[in-house]
Amino acid sequence: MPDGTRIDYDGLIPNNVGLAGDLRVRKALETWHPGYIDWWKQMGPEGFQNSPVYLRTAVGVGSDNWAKFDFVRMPEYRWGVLLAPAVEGRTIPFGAHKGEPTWQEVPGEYRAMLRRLLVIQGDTEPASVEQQRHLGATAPSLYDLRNLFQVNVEEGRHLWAMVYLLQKYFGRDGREEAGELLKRRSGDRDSPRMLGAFNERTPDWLSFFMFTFFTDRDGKMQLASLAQSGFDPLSRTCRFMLTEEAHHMFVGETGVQRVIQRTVDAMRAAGIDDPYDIKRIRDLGVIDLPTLQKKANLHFSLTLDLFGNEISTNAANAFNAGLKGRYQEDRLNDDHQLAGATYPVLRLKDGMIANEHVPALSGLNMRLRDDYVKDATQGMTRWNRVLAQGNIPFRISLPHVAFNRRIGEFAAIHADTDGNLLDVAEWDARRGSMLPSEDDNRFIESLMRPVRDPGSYAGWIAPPRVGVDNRPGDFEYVKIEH
Ligand code: BYC
Repeated sequence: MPDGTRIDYDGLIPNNVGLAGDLRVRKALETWHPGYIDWWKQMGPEGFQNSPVYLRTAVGVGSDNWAKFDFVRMPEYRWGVLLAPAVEGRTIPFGAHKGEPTWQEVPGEYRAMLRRLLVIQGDTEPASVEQQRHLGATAPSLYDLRNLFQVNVEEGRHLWAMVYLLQKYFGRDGREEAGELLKRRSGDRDSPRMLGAFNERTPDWLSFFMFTFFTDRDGKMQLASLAQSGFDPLSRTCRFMLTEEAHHMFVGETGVQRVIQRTVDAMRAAGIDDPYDIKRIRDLGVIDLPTLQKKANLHFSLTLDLFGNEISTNAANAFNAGLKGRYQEDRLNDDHQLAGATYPVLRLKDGMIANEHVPALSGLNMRLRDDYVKDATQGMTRWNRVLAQGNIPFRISLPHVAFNRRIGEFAAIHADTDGNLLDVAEWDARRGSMLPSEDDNRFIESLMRPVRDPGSYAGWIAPPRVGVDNRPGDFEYVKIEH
């Protein structure tokens, strides 16, 4: 038996799940491996596949010293199957089976539901790599280029995590789903990725930072809910994925923060106090704050769609079944079954947006979304601190949840960023002041020029405070091979 903390690096697939002694699953994964590498080469980062990149690789699954840093060519990255250590005596924390021992095998009656959750989660991981594949060409520094690739290889590993669960616990169905995960393509008309936000473009680096801040944070919330699962292998898988995920949000949060810092510094140096003096600010070669706000509006609203409908029987069923819990379920103080409980959900009623108390089980998607909004708001206060310190009269804020939605009740209406309902003509007239316009996108694109000298940064973004793994400022994070 594997001891659960040591990673076996001897075989093709690093793992701490005892693959060496599990011939059936090892064979299934080794058969899937070439298709994965083909997908990576075809749909992973464009260019740079032969360049050594200073990447971290997991070498343990505990909370300390779990990763090592070294130069690796991306196709040679050791994508592995890693589960957090088992918690002895763990019981199902919520739902109808609360208090029973956790499952080590899939309970037959929940097979279809569990498979769907794994496939949806799995589908997002390669999708994000596909969305980001063109960004290497315009990276603002080698530091940022390396961070992009770190995020990409780890999303690849997260695909492995879900594929392992499918292959190990779902037999032939699982093998078929694993194959399909390599076939769908982000943005493809005939065979798109499953969730809307993962078919959008990530055309520039500001989008990348916003995506890792907003959309990876949905990943954190969904993984945290699945980490509570009564299906113990899923819980352990997601717990370890969350360790890696934290860095992705760091990349997003500090990325946007550095953009804001650079804009503030440039405005101060030029003696510009008015954040709406857009032409003069853009002439300095930095991104004006109203445009940055519009990008945040876009990425926040796209990400809210990932939480599903306001009222969801799928979510209620997954909770009752003990498969998907609430955020930090184990820290909550209630019956963990939500018998008779209600939850306030913003709904559309008689042409107005108002709170309605619904059965808490049906409102679970919104509860998770509310937790998400709190988490995102905290991250944003650090952006706003930069603005306060620079004495700039502007604050980044989150738009209303009814703004620019395609899933749920608000998909049927138009609302402004404060949640006021708009008719079509008003929406058309004001859209460009709330979402990036073509002109905004063209301006941002004009700034996207690669900077590849070690220690140098594009003029629209400030350098980071510290290097990766405490490396010095001029460290060559990617050794570009031509
Ligand atoms: N797009 O009952 P409802 C990440 C469908 S991100 C298209 O409200 P439910 C990452 C829904 O499938 C985290 N369709 O749905 C981040 C359902 O269809 P069926 C990804 C949608 O199930 C960055 C119907 O509408 N993980 O990891 O309660 C980089 C009724 O809806 C959408 C997960 O999401 C949509 N947005 O909620 C890399 C966790 N929304 O079944 C990675 C797993 C709903 O009736 N997924 N529909 O035909 C889930 O927990 C849930 O399925 C969802 C949806 C939260 C996604």
